[in-house]
Amino acid sequence: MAFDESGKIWFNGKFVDWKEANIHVLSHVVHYGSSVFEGIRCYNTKQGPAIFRLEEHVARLYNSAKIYRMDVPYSQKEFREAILETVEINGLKACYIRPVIFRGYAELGVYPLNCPVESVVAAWAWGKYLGEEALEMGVDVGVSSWRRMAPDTMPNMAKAGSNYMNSQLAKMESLFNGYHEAIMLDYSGMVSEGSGENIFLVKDGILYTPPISSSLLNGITRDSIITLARDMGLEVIEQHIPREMLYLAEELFLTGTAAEVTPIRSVDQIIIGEGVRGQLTRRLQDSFFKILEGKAEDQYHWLTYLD
Ligand code: PPE
Repeated sequence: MAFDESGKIWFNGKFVDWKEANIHVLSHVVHYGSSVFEGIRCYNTKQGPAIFRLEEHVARLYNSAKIYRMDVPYSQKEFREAILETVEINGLKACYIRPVIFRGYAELGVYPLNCPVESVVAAWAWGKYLGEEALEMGVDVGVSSWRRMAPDTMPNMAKAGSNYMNSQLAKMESLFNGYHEAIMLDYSGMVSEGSGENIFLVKDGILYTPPISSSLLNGITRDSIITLARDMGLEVIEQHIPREMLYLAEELFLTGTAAEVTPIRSVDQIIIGEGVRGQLTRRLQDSFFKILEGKAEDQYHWLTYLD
């Protein structure tokens, strides 16, 4: 059990005991994957617990719901309050927050609009996504034989539960092949993203990342890193990236709420750069974590303090 089950979960507007936060097996979401969700981190800064980019995460959640025609019966402000209260009521400091909006129990059949839209916020302590050493030592990744969804199949800009069936295939394959993570290509064969992270590379001192049109989730960490890099005077280019450009990169790293900024040390067993965390990766990690620890000024207003 990865959870401490003593906490409370916000479920359709009320806090319920962890073990009482249940749904019926005939809920629409169980059969057809009808959910959208977020992953958000709360950091225990020097000035107390603070949620990273709360407004942007809730906005993306509502955008995901919009794509699937889900009417959320709360305002974004109410949802932000629910998230803050969930962290507070559970006495958490540094934690991972998982809001989910899904189609509930009423009838089955693909047409979803007769099923109620239900909302949940849970939070728990979640450590390093790709292992304790990953942030320093880097991870080994393999390009997956599973592609990311083509743009006219599943919307990648929706952070929908069903998209993660595709991620699961890639993630399982990569672990069975001895890697820590999978990199997926898009429908045209260009680099897209990891199973749960965006990807960046450094070549000739320039930072590259695939564009939104490469079938990827518009990551909030991705946006944060682009902002920090430009502020450091780095050139950042969003462009289509062929697979071999990964092999020839000086540095490579993954970004995501769970993975934060994780260096990649090899791709398909080809060593990247020196095979260790690169200089720019380290500088970007430093400026990212300084803000999250409350050690640098929060000049972009990325933090929402609990109190
Ligand atoms: N792409 C995918 C497919 C993805 O799942 C994530 C987040 C990102 C990019 C980065 O997005 P952002 O968190 O806004 O920077 N993945 C979430 C879920 C991971 C999981 O295993 O569950 C996360 O990092 O919270």
